[in-house]
Amino acid sequence: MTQTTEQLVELWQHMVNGRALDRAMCIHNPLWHEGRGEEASIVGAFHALGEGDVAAPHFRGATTLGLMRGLSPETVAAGVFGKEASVTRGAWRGDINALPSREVIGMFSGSLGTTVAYATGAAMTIKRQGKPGVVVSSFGDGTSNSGVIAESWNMAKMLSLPIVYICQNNQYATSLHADDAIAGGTVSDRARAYGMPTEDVDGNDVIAVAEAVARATDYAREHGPAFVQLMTYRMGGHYMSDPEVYRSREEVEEWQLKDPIVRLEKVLAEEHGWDAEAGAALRAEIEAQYEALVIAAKDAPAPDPETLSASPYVSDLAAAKEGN
Ligand SMILES: Cc1ncc(C[n+]2csc(CCOP(=O)(O)OP(=O)(O)O)c2C)c(N)n1
Repeated sequence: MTQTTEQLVELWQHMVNGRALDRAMCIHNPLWHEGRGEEASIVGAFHALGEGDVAAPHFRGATTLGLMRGLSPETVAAGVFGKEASVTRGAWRGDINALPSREVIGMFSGSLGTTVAYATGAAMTIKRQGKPGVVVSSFGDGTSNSGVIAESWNMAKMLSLPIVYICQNNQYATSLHADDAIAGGTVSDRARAYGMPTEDVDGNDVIAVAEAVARATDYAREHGPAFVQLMTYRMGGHYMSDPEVYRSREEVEEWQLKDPIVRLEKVLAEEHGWDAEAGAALRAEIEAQYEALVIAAKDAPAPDPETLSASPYVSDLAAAKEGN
């Protein structure tokens, strides 16, 4: 599958937007879990989805998906800080995604792996309703050890559900390296044991990721679950206050040289007449704009307690009941 210049610039734009929001959060939110270095995995994973398809992202980088699905950065930032201007008007912790009506399953719980079960349920619904959609469900290497993944994969395979499971393998679960935590070979070996076709992909190459996930979604729509492992790295700590004593500076620096945004810029410059100077200026402009809006979201007043007690999903629920 050959990507046009326009499509590659779109991928670049999504990665740059995602990083700009991340960067501003890192400066203004000491609890932020950044996705720097993993943009190609995040953007590539969800780029192949169309109308009627459902995205259930890993928590790291979920804000990038919100932006990709058309939320304004102001709305996403308000969600992170729990403010009135967010999708749930400040009511939902971790409100960093679009509403279900935009076909995104957000982080309903801080318990890792639960989103994968919701995603599997969404795939079952799609199948039972005879709709053409597919679900893409991503999670980290650490999360791959949670029991709900095994249950979800088993059910998805037995029922031939239209779902692609993606392991966004950044090699660490907080401070624990994947080599010290994952038994039975790689996460792909485990997926193969469930009878899923699998692909291991360089997760810092957004073009390779987008193409592999497109192949997997094509398969899943017709035949049932597929699995893709994206090998990547988080350039920052687990979260902003991580002392990072579990890895060497050299290791981090080595991966900084594999920056997925710079990598795509190289392809654009060498093969698509990309104006590097204009690109750098645009990146700086977006970073400044995003930092200003993150500060504004942080400084906005807390929501009215009256608003907080009203369920933001009441209207969605009523609409869902009518439609189904
Ligand atoms: C069920 C469960 N166990 C443990 C935790 C604590 N915890 C939060 S983030 C994290 C690491 C997750 O690693 P991974 O899935 O690889 O995602 P990453 O943070 O590397 O993106 C852990 C263990 C949790 N939130 N939920």
